[in-house]
Amino acid sequence: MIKALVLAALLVASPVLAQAHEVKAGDLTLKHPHMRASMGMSPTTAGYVVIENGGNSDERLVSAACACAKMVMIHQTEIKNAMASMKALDGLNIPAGGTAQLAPGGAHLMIMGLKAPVKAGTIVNMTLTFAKAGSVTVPFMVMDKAGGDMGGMPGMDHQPH
Ligand SMILES: [Cu+2]
Repeated sequence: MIKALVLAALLVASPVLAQAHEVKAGDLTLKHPHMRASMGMSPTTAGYVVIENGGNSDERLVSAACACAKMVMIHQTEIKNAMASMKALDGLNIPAGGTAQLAPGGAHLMIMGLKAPVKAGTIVNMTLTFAKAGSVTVPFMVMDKAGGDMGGMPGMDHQPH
């Protein structure tokens, strides 16, 4: 009985972490949506995803929401005078044929007012709303470390180069 439970836990936890996943929505491909596990009782965490626009017209991410939290904002991290700060964006453009990166150190989804801690190895659905594609439900993998397996390089954090 105990053995079966441990096996079940492994089956739930490892396949999701082992491979990057993607979601298609019209001309958009959302690659490796993931969020950082929340720290202790912290009510805030951040979500990241790479959005590719394979279409012929510009697209725009206009908002995001999660049943897991009171509010999700689109944020941009800025470094000014060696100080990191964040400002809210009213949207994020994804040019025709181009890519928008939400990644540590840059644009991200700020998830605020978490109703419960989000734990690594689980999946949390978020709704991303685009100007043209409309609302898309996207499963975000919760990971200990943001950027974990992006670009096929396990364990590397993707800081801006
Ligand atoms: Cu932020």
